[in-house]
Amino acid sequence: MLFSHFEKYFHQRHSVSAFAPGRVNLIGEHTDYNQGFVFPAAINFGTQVLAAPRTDRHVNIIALDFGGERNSFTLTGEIGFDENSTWSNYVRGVLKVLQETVGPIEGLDLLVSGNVPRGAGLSSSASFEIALLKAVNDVFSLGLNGVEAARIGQRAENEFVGCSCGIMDQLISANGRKGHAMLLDCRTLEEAHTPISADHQIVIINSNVERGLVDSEYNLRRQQCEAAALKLGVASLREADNDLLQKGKTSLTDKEFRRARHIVTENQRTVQMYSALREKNYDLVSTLMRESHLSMRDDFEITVEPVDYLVDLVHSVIGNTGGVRMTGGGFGGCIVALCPTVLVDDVKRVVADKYQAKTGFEEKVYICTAEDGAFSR
Ligand code: GAF
Repeated sequence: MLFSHFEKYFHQRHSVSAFAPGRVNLIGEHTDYNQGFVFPAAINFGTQVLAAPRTDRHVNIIALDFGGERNSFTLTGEIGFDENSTWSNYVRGVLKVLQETVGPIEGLDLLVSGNVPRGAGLSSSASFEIALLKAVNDVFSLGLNGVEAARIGQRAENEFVGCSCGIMDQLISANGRKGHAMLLDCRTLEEAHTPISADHQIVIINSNVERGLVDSEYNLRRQQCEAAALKLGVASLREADNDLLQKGKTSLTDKEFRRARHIVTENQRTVQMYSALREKNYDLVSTLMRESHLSMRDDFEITVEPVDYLVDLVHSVIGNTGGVRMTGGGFGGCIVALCPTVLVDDVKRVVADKYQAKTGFEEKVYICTAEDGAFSR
């Protein structure tokens, strides 16, 4: 179907088909841009890009999920931001940074289609960037690896799209491993993959709360973390620990102190979570994910009431046999549970009975598996 669309629109066959997954973060939130630890998995939702080369240095894109909208630009001269076509700026930004990195490339016809729920905190944009980079990499045999692709995607977001994100989403979309979660040290980019055992299921529930102000609040959190690091005399909050926080408390505003405390404790929890999952210590998994959620709610202030309620509902079913917390940048979006497989139906039933009745929002449940990244296949 997708293949015939390509031929119909571009009058040539695609030469490459690339797919990159979205992601769910099990723990380690807002720690990536503080050079800390994150623990995501790539998931069975993603973006597909079909591509074929052109010889005129033009780029034509058709986005099937945006009603077949088209966008075109040229690779000669400065690539501009398109105020009227938000989605096209991901392509523009990625190809701009790609050319700065590897040199000029030829033109492209591109067809894009994906099924990552947008605005839900499951990294639809990173999956788009990485699928695009994988497609362009394969069309022109550029020889990029997953880390190089992730850096280009992150730079495109930071410098072109205007989101000061860290590297987690792009890196897991590129380098995820089937059946595994990845502990990533965002300072060294060292990866450690650990299996998610079959007796637990990754259950993602979309609160369907619209994520208002997400970019401005996200960038503000980053500024607050950087201000706190500066006052504590460290290059990043990764360098801070509980002692330094207490000693430096009086130099920080109350908000800066709580933001920094979230990062310091979240890094500790994330490293512990890796061992807890390896050892199948679900009692500890439960505690760590609970503490992470409370820290996001009270110290980092990125949760909203319906999301807190959803987390509490799931917690009331799985107790200490699994873990549950909000996932992603925050201000709405999804929660993630590592749920004993035998309790998945109970979780669905309790949430269906109570969530919408209390909040007015209708939830959506995604039963997920951990998948390979675009560059690890
Ligand atoms: C968003 C960002 F893109 C990531 O880099 C990360 O900071 C995350 O929010 C929060 O952990 O997905």
